Amino acid sequence: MEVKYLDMAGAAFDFAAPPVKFKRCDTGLISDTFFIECGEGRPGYILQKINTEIFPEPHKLMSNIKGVCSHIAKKVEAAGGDPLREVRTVISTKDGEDYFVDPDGCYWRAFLEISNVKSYDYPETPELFYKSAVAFGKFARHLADYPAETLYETIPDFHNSVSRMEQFKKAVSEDKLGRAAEMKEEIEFALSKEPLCSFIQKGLSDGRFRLCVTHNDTKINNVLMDKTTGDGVCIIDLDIVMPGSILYDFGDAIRFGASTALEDETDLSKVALDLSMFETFTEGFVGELSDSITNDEILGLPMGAYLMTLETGIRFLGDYLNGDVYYHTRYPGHNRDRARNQLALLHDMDKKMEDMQNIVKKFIRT
Ligand code: GN1
Ligand code: MG
Repeated sequence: MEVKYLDMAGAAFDFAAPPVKFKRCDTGLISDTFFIECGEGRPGYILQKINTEIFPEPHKLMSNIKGVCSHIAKKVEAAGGDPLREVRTVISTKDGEDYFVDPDGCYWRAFLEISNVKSYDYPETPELFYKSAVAFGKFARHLADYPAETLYETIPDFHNSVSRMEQFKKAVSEDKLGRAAEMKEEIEFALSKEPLCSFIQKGLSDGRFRLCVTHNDTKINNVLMDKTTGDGVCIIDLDIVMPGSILYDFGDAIRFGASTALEDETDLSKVALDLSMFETFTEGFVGELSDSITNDEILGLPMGAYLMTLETGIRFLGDYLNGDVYYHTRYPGHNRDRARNQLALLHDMDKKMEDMQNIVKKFIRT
């Protein structure tokens, strides 16, 4: 699909030289992303058209990203690392702005590209998953002293499962396209989980869980890994960095990476929770967080995984019922298939909750 004003946006930013090549990246479900080359020996860049349907206030999003990235950059520097590599660098426009607004009013932003890295759409090996856990753990540790309450909520209540359930119920009752009948069984199953939805919100309000800076989209493809060493280098996709609970970041990584199948696999017999991958991730994440996670939070991690899976399931299903208005889809029924997949994973987690609890107990500090 042709993207309007791509060349104009490319020319607006303060790159080392004018762009000579644009390459589209198709993995994101939300934004339009392009890799930009500016010629031999020059750095590459990432150019993104911000989805303002989903992020109606781009300046808030950019302010969060800049605040968080400069905080991490200081930590990286103090540890003798390379901030141009280990954290996203925002590139300003030639006018010194954080974003460019095209004649249609669409917002664009740019980042420095990081070389010799690779991202994976799926954790092909336990080692890879472990390394992603360390990278997300490090991200949270670097931000553990960041004043989370100063960040904007770019999408309010993003991982508030109670409000996600409310939105889902609304989609079911409106049933705009008459798709609910076909999904009756899935809808009933999801609705039966409503009483569990308040688990994290309760912990946050009674102080058992800390309010901290969370990434909120911890799929493995949001970690750039060094092509040579395989280690996690940089965490990307910072649009929904917001105040939240560490259980969100653990949970979302598990629902994606510890599943035995991709999130849109249609053969549901292939979808299950891999307990050994669950343990691998827990070890990497909790180990790296060190004092930046409490025992109450460690004990809550299995519910984090459970609720992020339920939430993703009802978001996909709700979007299917609403007529596929939120997520990019590749074919009609893609959201339906994703929803069935996530709910199949939830079914399996129901059977494995005790195993997950026994695993996290191994990481409790005495
Ligand atoms: C969206 O666009 P992407 O893949 O980074 C979504 C996440 C979902 C994910 C499901 C802002 O992320 O919350 O978990 O799809 N991001 C937003 O794959 O809604
Ligand atoms: Mg994302």
